Amino acid sequence: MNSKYLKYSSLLVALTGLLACGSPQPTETPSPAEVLMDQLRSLQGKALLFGHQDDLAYGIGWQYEEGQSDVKRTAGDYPALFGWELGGLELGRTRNLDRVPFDKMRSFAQWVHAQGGVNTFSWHPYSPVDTSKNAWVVDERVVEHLLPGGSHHSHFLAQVDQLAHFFKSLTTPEGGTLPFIFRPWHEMDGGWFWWGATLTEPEELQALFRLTIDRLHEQGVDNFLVAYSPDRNFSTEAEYLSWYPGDDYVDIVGVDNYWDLNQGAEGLSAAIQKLEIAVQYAQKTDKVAALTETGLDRIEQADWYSANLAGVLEASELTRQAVYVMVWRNHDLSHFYVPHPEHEAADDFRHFVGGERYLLLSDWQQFKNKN
Ligand code: BMA
Repeated sequence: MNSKYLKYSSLLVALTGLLACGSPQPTETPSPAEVLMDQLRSLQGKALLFGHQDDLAYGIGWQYEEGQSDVKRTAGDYPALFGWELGGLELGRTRNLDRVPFDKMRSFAQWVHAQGGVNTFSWHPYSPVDTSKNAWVVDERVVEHLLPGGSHHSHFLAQVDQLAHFFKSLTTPEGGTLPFIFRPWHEMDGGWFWWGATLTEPEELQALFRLTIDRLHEQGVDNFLVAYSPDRNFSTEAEYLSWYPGDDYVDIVGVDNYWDLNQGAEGLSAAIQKLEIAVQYAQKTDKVAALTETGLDRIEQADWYSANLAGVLEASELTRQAVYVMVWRNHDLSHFYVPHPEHEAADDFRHFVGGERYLLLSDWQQFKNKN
């Protein structure tokens, strides 16, 4: 949406000029994605959305129970931001790689939108070169084959078209489609995905990123914001931007960071520094910054939320500009990031999300009414 958003902003500038000359009021209404971007901007320095992956689909000890959410069970309300995963959709599957049916995902996303929440989609695609290999198989170069001229270019485009088809089905009762955040090719600076640093040159990843977004636009999907989310493998802005597809392609500059938040004081200062780099870049380019993925699996440190996570997010004037934070999914008692109500970290979690600056769903509804 980025180029359109710029168009909207420059239109406003032009119209402001016209208004100064006594000309008529602007009539162009912003698109839902532009509205979402403005809402995210309004959070900067004031508050941030708390997000959880797969929150409505399943949690610890339950699956697909209407109205359920582990965030709600423990803290009394739903998150304000909801993460969903598309891996498997590119193969035409009816369920994603974590067995979430895409039909249910669509209904969840529609419910979230109707409640005023925000949906964000990640994508861990299987290798288009060998679909028996999931995102974590890193035994051959893949990305070069997906680019124009590559052996699997048209196959890859057809896969992106499957995503486009799904995105276009995210309709609203008003007859449009709901706005969302798309966060493709995340953690590319790590070595654990086939599109990652060990098998891919930065220029190839940038080209793949642009190709993906351009193809969605060509397929008529333009009601979305794009998030760029490297992992923690940078310590300067230049390094942060090594994989960056360009300002025209990105709305949200993010960081995925689990590791630094779980390595004592030194790790925390590294996490702070990295988030500050993203925020400074967002400020220069009129984008917003977010901690797009983080967490401590099984939360074996009872004060992790208030000590480590808030320790990073509240560290400085810069880190306080981040507009959302999302923790990963609650699969079961062996893999979860939000504590269940009896967990030893539950009180601390309630205290954290109960803080003034941390918005759950109804806090976010109220925030929008006031701002
Ligand atoms: C990982 C783990 C996996 C999951 C994948 C995609 O971090 O949670 O179990 O399949 O994300 O959601």
